[in-house]
Amino acid sequence: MFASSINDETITALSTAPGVGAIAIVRLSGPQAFAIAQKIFLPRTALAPDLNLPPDWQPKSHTATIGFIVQRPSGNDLGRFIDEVVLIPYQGPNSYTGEDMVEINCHGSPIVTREILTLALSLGARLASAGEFTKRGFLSGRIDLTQAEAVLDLIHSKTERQSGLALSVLKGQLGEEIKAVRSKLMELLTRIVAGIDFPEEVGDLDTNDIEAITQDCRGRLAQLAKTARSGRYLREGLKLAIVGRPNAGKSSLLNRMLNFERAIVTDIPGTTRDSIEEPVDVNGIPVILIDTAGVRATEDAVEMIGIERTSKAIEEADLVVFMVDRVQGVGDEEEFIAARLLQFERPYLVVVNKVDLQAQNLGENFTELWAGSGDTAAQRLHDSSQAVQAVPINISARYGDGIDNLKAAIEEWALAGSAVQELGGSLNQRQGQLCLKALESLAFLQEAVQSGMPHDCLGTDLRQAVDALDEISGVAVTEEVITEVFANFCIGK
Ligand SMILES: Nc1nc2c(ncn2[C@@H]2O[C@H](COP(=O)(O)OP(=O)(O)OP(=O)(O)O)[C@@H](O)[C@H]2O)c(=O)[nH]1
Ligand SMILES: [Mg+2]
Repeated sequence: MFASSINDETITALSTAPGVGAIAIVRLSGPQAFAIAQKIFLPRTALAPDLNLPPDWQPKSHTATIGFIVQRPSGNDLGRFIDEVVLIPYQGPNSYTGEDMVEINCHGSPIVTREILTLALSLGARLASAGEFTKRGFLSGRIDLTQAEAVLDLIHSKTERQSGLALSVLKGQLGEEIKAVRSKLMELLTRIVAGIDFPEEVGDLDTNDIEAITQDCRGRLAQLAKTARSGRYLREGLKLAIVGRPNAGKSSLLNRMLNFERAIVTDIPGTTRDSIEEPVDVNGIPVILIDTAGVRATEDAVEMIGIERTSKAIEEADLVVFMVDRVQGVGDEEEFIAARLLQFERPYLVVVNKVDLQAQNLGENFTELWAGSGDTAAQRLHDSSQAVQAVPINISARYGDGIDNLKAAIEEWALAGSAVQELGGSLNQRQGQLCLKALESLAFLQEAVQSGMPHDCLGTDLRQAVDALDEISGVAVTEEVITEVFANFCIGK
């Protein structure tokens, strides 16, 4: 498709992280990769028994050979030795890029890698741009666009769960599901078109058949679309703000979840003055935890600014942990927080802290009791659908009770209802939007069928749905989209 414009060039880059290391890998890919390797590589066997003749070395695909990188001035001169390396040629199409490729495993010195790169460049290669090796793999048809994007996710994953999901997308499972839905729609389109072109022979398709297939595809795409939300949290992480009255134990919870004493904890109300943000892995989900200043009526100028920041943290959070102090119970402070949660329409979890202490009886029904107090923000919040779960989670931030329940609730909310595991990954934002586009077209299609429109009107909606799916997997995608996808890669991948 676009391959012809770039594939006549041979590219090279350092594929391992820059800097000093035991080993580094320099890659070459393209039509001249083997020819360049032949010019710069001298197998060790060639050195025995006399150190004279550069041999006529033939690259053997998928076979590692030990030898030297040499800069040969001319003729039979052995040239200048640059490094001892292990070289592996991969003959296309059985390579990462689908082209002839060479991997040079050299010593991890920036001087050595620079010299090898310079040598390859002097022999006609050019430096690869970011993600160009993977891009070539995509353009050669070896992987689809969802797999190429998974390579990027895998490189940047921060938790085991993220890397596991990226790997299953890379294995192609998610792409297979999209392909399966696409082929069902394509079959329907072909049958409809055949019915239009050859009305005598084929005739109109049964409306029930069209509806059944559309319904099935809509269901499967809806499942895929659902993974986009959790995919965003798994990929980019989610912001979780801990809010509550002073002394409720917010900073204690932050420290407990981080497993170190990050925030200052004292029994003086108003200890935390400014929001503190820390990243933490919650059951494989990268979470940015935000500890906030306790909310109360105050004259203190610094504390007032802190409380304003708490409001801001609520506004910007994906999920809010609304912490209630079991000893102090609920009052104006909680009413203030309820009002902010309503204002910013944030989902929240109620956490009752200090269960190790015997005090106010804030049991399972506490939200009912608290909310049942007339026209209050608490009541309105209770009546809204913002609560992630009806029952509060009892914890002890100081001693660790209930923390696992809290983590499980956060995980459940982040992955809500999406079959990420079963589908072998999650759609990213680009793919998710296209999936919604396909769903929209299918909704139009179903409406048209139900309102008895003639079948020749259905083709356009079906086509649009198929086009959107093709754009997800990269079968039909603009150069612009490709450039954007690969721009996020690093050089050498
Ligand atoms: N017994 C008991 N005490 C706790 C618990 N969690 C916190 N505390 C104590 O409550 C006091 C306040 O804790 P912090 O974590 O500083 O409370 P905070 O909500 O961050 O308070 P501000 O920063 O003032 O808003 C400290 O003395 C903690 O040791 C708990 O689960 N059980
Ligand atoms: Mg605090």
